[in-house]
Amino acid sequence: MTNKLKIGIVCYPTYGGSGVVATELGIALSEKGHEVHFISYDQPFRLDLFSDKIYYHEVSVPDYPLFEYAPYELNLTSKLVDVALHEKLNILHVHYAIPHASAAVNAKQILATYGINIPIVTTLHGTDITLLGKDKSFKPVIEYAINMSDAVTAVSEDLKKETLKYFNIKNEIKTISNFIDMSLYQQKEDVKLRNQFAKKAEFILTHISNFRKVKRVEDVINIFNKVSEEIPAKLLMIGDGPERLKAEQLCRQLGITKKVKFLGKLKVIEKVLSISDVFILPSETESFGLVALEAMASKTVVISTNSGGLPEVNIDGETGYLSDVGDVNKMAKDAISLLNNIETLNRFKNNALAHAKAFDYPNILPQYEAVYQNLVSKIKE
Ligand code: GMT
Repeated sequence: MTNKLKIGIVCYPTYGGSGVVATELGIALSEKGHEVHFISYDQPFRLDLFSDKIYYHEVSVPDYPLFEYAPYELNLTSKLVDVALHEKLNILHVHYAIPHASAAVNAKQILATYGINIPIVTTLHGTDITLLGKDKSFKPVIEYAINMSDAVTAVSEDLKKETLKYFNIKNEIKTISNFIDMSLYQQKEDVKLRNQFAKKAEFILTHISNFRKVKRVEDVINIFNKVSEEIPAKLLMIGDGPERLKAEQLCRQLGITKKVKFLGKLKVIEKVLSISDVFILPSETESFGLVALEAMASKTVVISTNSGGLPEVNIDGETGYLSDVGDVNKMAKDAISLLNNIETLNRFKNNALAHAKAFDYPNILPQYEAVYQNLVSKIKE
């Protein structure tokens, strides 16, 4: 595509998959010459670039004594109208349905009163559908916002299926898989770094998440506990969130605090993953599991549940193993069998890397560009 576009990207700025995908998509688009305007309530956590093609617009919600609940969606809507008008955006791409898609639909209607027609692309990421979407108090708004978007994408086939199952969707939903920038992943172990965390004979297991209930972090600890009874190993827990304390308490109860390190939030997860042998993701639900893909790009095998879109990422018996949610025994058994057989472990590590390469961003980015181009060309007709 040769047409350079001005693209508004709305996302959550926090430590979470949808924000990471949105930020990396924006950066990749800017590198292809598009002008990208990020709109969020805080600087997206992976947005640390200085470029004439990247702009960040902060949405602030003024304090007002009358507001028991601050109307963030209205401030976001006003900001979208303002940025679209003054930066002359060609397209708005919103990540996560709540409240971004409905704010964008509203902004589109306001912009129409100025004689401006701006197409909206909504990308569904997971919990906006699988958790919040199923909450009856949100359902009508989500359904409306999806149906009123000009294009809708989902990050996995499974999420598309779930969306069509739970909502009355009249729009087509296109699956565009999540992606990674393979050049960030070196697959080369930093021996000095590894030695800081584990002895030579010990394996390193890792978990990275926002420690919400859906991640089942206590399962991570229970799996590791069983593994470490049979195999010398250390566990690195990266991230933070509401379930962290429970996971720490469980480690104390099990007497494994010396083997488990809670490192908190980290920006450079590639470094941690490069020294990891096994990545554990026992989520209750996961529309895609971007972090599993990041682990695989670092040549790390994945022990995960089979929920949601995970089987599209982690191929059972090739790049790792899948288990039913909560089946801690099987997940531990699978990890032990891999760590007991170096030849198989290395084969799985190579498979993981090969599969991750299919999700490198040059393979995925053109799919988003085609969606934008199609919508923009319809407006020009
Ligand atoms: O996984 C999270 O807790 C964060 C959440 C988000 O929306 O930020 O992630 C969702 O979107 C990611 C990017 O598309 C997916 O890789 C995750 O699987 C999905 N999380 C869930 O479905 C639980």
